[in-house]
Amino acid sequence: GQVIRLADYSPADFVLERTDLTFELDPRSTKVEARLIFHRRPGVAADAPLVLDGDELSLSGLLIDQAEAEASRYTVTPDRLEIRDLPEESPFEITVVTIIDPESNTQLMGLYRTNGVYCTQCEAEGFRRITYFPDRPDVLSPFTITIIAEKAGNPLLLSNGNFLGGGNYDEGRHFAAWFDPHPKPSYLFALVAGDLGVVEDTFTTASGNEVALKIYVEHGNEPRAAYAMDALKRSMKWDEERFGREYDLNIFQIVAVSDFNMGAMENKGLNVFNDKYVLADPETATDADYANIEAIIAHEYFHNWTGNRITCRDWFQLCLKEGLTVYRDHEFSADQRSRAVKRIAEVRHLKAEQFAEDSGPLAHPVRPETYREINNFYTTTVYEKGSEVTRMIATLLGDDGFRKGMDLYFERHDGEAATVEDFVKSFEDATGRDLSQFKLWYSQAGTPLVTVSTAYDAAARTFTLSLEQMVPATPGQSAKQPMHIPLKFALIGENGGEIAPTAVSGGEVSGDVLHLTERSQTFTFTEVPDRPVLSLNRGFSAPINLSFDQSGADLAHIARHDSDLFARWQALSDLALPVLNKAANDARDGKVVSVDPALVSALIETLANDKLEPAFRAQALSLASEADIARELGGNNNPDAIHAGRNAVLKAVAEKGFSTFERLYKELAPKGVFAPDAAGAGRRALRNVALTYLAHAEESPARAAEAFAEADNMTELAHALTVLAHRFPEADETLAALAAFATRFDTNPLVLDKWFSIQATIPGEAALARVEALMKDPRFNAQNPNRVRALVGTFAFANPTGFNRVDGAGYRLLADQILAIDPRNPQLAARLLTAMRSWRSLEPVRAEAAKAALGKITGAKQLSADVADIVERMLK
Ligand code: HT7
Ligand code: ZN
Repeated sequence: GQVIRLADYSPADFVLERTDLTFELDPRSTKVEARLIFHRRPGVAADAPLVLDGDELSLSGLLIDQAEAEASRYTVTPDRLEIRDLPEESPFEITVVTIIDPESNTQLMGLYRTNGVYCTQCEAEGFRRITYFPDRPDVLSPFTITIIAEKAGNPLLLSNGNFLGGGNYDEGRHFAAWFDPHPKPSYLFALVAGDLGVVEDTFTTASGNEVALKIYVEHGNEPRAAYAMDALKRSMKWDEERFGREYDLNIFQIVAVSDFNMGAMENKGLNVFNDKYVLADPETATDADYANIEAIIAHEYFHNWTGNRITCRDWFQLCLKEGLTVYRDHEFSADQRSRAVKRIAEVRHLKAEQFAEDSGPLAHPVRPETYREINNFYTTTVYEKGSEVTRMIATLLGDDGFRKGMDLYFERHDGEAATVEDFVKSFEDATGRDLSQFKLWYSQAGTPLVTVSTAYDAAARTFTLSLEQMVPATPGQSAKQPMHIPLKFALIGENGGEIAPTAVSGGEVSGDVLHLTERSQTFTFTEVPDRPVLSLNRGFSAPINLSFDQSGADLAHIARHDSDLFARWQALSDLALPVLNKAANDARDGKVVSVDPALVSALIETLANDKLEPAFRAQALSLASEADIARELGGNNNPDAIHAGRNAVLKAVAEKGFSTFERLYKELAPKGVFAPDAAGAGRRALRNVALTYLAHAEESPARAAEAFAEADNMTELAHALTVLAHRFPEADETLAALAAFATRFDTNPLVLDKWFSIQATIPGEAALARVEALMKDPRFNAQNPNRVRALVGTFAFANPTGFNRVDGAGYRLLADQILAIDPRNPQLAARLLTAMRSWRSLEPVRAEAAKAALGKITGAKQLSADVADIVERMLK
């Protein structure tokens, strides 16, 4: 594929006024007739041709103003239709007829079939697999859709917008028509047809409009859609209250399908979801599943304003809708659950995924400036770092300023395709704050490193804080400018209270936010009565790495006293990190691993503190993952040593805290009816953590086996199975539990995905053979993306010792899978490949083996643009 550049943007020559589509559905041969009304944009040359995008299409008819086009007036290939000698009269009408084959569409882009249901996925460039069209996000029009299909098997005929009507068409066929009055780009088009069950409800908007809500699932699964419906209604209400945004059609529909490349898609009025993010009940869904469903339902719904009503001018602006909408769904979840615990989980995820991406060969700015394959830019940088950039704007402007800026953005750009500049300008104009330096967050890749030193002068009663920022080089960007970094902070006194300094010099400090804008900057606080302990980057106000040689005593002070719970968690994890790093190095060097007793006591003190909510304590006791430790160590990583070192720390904490873990394990046993709420989830999370530690202190699987036998909800059942499989992989109890689980959930593929994932993450060399055997299991289905991600994806992304076998067999397995999947589903293949994005941080033997596997992929004859783009960047 060729390189597309942001700098080359120019608007389309032709304005699309209306789009009318008629589908005659047939599994192997669907006829699509597109009637498009265009006019020439003023100033465009009279002889400029109309160029439409296609992808693997064949044209079966072309009319210009309803007359068949002569062959001399157009040129057509599978990916392009150029029409010349256009009518001088403006507007004019182009009718394009194509015949497509949904059944053989295994890429899951465009119109495809999943379990007998017709379904579409058009973002980013799937619409051009349906018909020739100006398939770019800045070409918007109202759509009228007519769907004709056999009645048998297709009682439902759905599309975007409001239902116009339907009825019998001809012998055995019926039709339905839909109209979406809100101009939209083609990537938001959707069509679904088939036979599904439905859950219905209504929502009345703040202005009194009644909206019909429908969630479609496979027959029999209706009861499992109740939680999604509840989450949808809460999302609709929240967007009205928090952002003043109401829904704008008389119907909102969600369809759950089992073959889907990502989580879900925000098509206007007709969201399509991976069924994993709709279906839940206590028997089959974990608390994490419930939280994901709530977040993704909200995310797609919030796109109605941030993405649909205001869309993106071009795909470089993807963060405009994705970063902002992630920020909105994060805030929603924080309001529905515990804000601090939600923030801790977000930051853990950000560091594990985005910081990893940002420090490797796939690093790119939140708004990239070039791409070869847009599908590869639906990244954690665009989404999660994009959300953090939005959060920083809110931090800089305060809640009121942020809301004013959002209101102005909606007011100015409703119905338009906007840019990051438009977005930032709305905040500048609404508040008067200059965000020109801040905008570097969109263009500079890499995680800034801020180095901190402090000094207290008791005689002068001054506290000085020196900060220095450095943004590391990333692919294509060697020199960087200093960024505007908003750092929330507090000075904590000896008694644990906050010290309010009287004056500060050296830079802007507004309220609890310190603005680091220079490469290096020293802030001096005066009238500080005692030596304070600095709590910096509270709430993770900026997505940065801190290098701050803070003493263990100061960290323990923050962990004990900070009024910001997030900062307490951060301090504990800062206390643990050097211990985990040293443990890994000791294990690598064959030394006995020693564990700092101060860390052990701080953790157990937190564990035993019943004043702290259980969910927080669960987070505090969940040590950094092996991948986190590898990232902190920075290079020359040996996953076996990291695993051994981390386990030694777990064991030390487990032994010292045994009685507390046991007490909590007993006290937190479920009482009463299961509820998927935050409080219940918190108790289950802490109980699960206790079980993990107890298993590390004990040599018998009995306790975990009993937990497995007694569990009355999936959160505890799956965790007990994980503990059995990971800690006692060969025990009879484990084999029996694995077999019982598979039998019990034999007919539920989404639950079997957990069974695949748990086994794919059993640490150690033997994982490879297990994964290979599971790929041959009749319950596995290599054609289904969820199955592939659960088994192969989880092995590569989440089993550091098993995947990074020193003989390279893990990498070879992944390479072979990628080459097998690529011809069928390039998006899935390319995403799996990113599991190797940190290969250069491995010790030399493993790095060499990883490179050889990547070489095997580059050497393959026919690579998709998706995989070719990723593998080439990884090897550069
Ligand atoms: N906007 C969507 C992103 C998307 C996608 C979804 C499903 C399949 C392919 C896709 N390509 C891009 C999802 C979202 O962020 O809400
Ligand atoms: Zn999104």
